[in-house]
Amino acid sequence: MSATTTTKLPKDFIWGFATASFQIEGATDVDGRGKSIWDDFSKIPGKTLDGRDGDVATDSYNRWREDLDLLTQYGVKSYRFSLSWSRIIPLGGRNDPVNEAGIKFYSDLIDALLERGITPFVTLYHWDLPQALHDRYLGWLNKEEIVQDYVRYARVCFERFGDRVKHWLTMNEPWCISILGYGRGVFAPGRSSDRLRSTEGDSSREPWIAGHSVILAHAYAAKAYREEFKEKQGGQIGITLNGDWAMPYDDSPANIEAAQHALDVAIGWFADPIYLGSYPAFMKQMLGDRLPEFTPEELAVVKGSSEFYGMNTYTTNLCKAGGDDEFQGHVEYTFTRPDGTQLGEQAHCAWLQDYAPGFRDLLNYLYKRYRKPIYVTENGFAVKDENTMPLEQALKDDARVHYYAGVTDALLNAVNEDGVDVRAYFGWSLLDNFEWADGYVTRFGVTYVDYDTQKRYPKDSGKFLSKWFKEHIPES
Ligand code: NCW
Repeated sequence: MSATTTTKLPKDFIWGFATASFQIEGATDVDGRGKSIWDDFSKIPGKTLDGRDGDVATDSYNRWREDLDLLTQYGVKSYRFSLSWSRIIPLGGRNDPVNEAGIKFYSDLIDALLERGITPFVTLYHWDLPQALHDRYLGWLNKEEIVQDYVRYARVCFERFGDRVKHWLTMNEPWCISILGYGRGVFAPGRSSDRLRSTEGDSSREPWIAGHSVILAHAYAAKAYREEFKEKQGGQIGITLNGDWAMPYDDSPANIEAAQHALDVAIGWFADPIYLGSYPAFMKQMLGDRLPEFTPEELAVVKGSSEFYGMNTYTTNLCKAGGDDEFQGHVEYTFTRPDGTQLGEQAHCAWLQDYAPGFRDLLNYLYKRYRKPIYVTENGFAVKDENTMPLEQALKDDARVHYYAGVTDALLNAVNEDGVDVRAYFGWSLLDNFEWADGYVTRFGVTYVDYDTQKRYPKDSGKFLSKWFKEHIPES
């Protein structure tokens, strides 16, 4: 850890924690909420690791004041959370009624945050599509319908919350929406041509169609915001993409190229059209006519549609050319270096190891390529076996503290030494919560949740981040 304590972040640097509606709220059938695609999907045997669903989650629909107490206790400046589309428009569509109880829930939450001096960062879509839209026209697979329905939903949110919300994120992690939901079939709606996962879908085409719709829905919602709300409300709008750093396995030209291909599919698929105006050449070459095309009018709306770069990142993958996995750009990922050593500490989930230098490299890559201010909207670690350890041990989450110590140091260096314009950092997550296909087995929280009692217990990592940001953001 090389940073000295005199090195600081800018005084208006924003930090906080992030959550998502379906992962924390529970209360899936109260106050007029419609079903989301995760409601039933999480109940299908085999879809979650522990066979548990999201009906209760961390019960934050009822306990949100307690969650805000935690935020205050950690001293955050901001809280990133998502709105449940099906609480706001239970049937989802552009002609369907708005549910005032859903509006009131989020309105009260926003007011309470502001009263505490905490700035809301609001994600409009974090994977919980209204079930009715899937039933009507297959959701993200139907570009014409979904774009109009999403834009209407976004407009309702701008109208009802935009007087108080100044930071909007249209979508969370389009790669996950498209690939995990319509390619691998491991996330709702579970479409994949792989018969082991689902008997529906065409994974050679559907993920790319879904991704295309997500980009357009984002872009047209951002257009509506800019044309109808921005001037009066004075906020910002952008998108959040997932993407881990890709490092060549060794210095062979094939593996150096493979690392770029991995970035092209994981990040460039969305970031290139949005910030640069076209899909990556490699994706066009890999997919041919299976990659949808934008019309010139659409492209004019897509290009420049995000005012900042929302970055969710967790790890670094060593990349080797080869394999037939298009979802990773025909690249094989490993954490084992050529000399047999591991890149870093293994997390509970297979896809994550602790490797902080990659965080700094990724910030530099994104800033150089896309030239936008960066908001780190998610970053975090799931400690191995935390779900089965005694509470006292789980609260001393040294591996997560190590992870956060590494990335905060990398953040400081990226800002101060490399000149990357990073403006915000959100740890994932405020609480342990419903970790999608992992059920409640994988815990990402800086706060432990005892799912029998719903009691919350701050972990050492939460205290670490709280102290670190206090020390590194000058008081204004
Ligand atoms: S699952 C996932 N996550 C976690 C989730 O809790 C959150 O809602 C998401 O925004 C933590 O952050 C995101 N990301 C999926 C990464 C999947 C990587 C799969 C790679 C397979 C090779």
